[in-house]
Amino acid sequence: MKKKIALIFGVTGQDGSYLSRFLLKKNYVVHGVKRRSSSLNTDRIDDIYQEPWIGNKKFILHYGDITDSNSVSKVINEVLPDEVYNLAAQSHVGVSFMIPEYTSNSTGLGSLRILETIRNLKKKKNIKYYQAGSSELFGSSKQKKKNEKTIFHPRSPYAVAKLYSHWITINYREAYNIFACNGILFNHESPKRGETFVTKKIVRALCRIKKNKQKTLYIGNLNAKRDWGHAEDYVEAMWKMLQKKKPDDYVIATGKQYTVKQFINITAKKLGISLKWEKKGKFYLAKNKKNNNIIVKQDRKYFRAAEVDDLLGDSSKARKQLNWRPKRDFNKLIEEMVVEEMKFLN
Ligand code: NAP
Ligand code: G4F
Repeated sequence: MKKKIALIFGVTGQDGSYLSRFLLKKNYVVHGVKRRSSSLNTDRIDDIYQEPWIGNKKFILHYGDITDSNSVSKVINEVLPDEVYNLAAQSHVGVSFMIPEYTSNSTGLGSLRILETIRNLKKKKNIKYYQAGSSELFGSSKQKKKNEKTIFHPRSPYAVAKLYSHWITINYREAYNIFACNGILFNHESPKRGETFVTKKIVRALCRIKKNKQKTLYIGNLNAKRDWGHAEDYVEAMWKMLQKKKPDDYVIATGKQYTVKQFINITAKKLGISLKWEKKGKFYLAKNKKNNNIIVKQDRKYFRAAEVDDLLGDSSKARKQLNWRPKRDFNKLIEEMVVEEMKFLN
């Protein structure tokens, strides 16, 4: 049987690296688009990549950029995949307040460039499209458990750009009959998570503090609540959406939420550090009970111009229609992140 071909934009990111592995196990030929950078950006996929002259024809990389229509069109027309996964984005919410125009161009218009290419293929093919949507779309929506019917209220340039991508995906599905799905994914983490997202930042800092390589973790809003899952579980949901008979949109979440402060407390406990929280002026700090050293300190720098306080997902539609459910819980996720970080430090 002919092997299926997948093309992943954002292959070098956390999800791109897990999705590549997942699809290779499913016997796909996987093509990935990486952008040119002055330092290497392929750490997360180096172990599955081999130069083509060595013989690996199952995982192939191409240069490209979703802000560059020509490169997007060229790679899709050349590869002619069965499935395209658009995971490429300026994906940091906090940073999107600093580079809103670039965020809109990549996180917003990137999807349009891919969809336009699929619509205008030189050689006709029914390519299926996955759009990496986000629970950030819900923003300050008051509904406690968010599902596919919850009203959106984006709170950052990132979320507004994702809102454009969400609707342009639906529009191309309705207008041109393209098999296009939005995954509305709640936060998902892993040892491969980018260093400036809060979970990885906390795990890395507390492990380094444990090893006497760092003194303090500087942090922003401790009260934000997130529904945190594991990236490896979530990439399976992306694939499942594209295997359905009809394209649709799905919320992917664990249905449990924790605060940033709880994430810090549990991680510290796993490392045998006992914390004592105090308020100093407007901000909180936490001391190591053992020696009174200040380990965690709030810093104005890490607060956002507009915050999303409360994210909790209801993924019953995906559980029923895709037969998807998360395999790892919150504790397992932190455990794995701590173990991998300690290995890295050792
Ligand atoms: P990530 O680790 O930040 O990866 C983003 C990927 O996009 C990287 O491969 C990055 O390349 C690439 N990229 C950025 N700008 C690009 C451009 N102009 N052209 C081509 N590629 C570009 O993000 P992630 O956590 O894997 O998330 C994957 C997708 O899901 C993103 O769209 C994100 O917004 C969305 N999402 C993530 C979560 C989550 O909790 N992780 C939840 C909901 C939605 P470099 O490696 O060169 O930077
Ligand atoms: O880890 P975060 O930066 O993730 P955020 O903003 O929820 O966005 C992530 O999840 C979205 C899905 O909901 C994705 F679409 C998006 O691409 C990304 O993957 O921050 C989580 C919370 C926020 O409330 C933030 O204000 O942690 C709070 N926080 C507190 N101190 C901090 C920090 N966040 C970061 N990054 N760094 C801090 O020092």
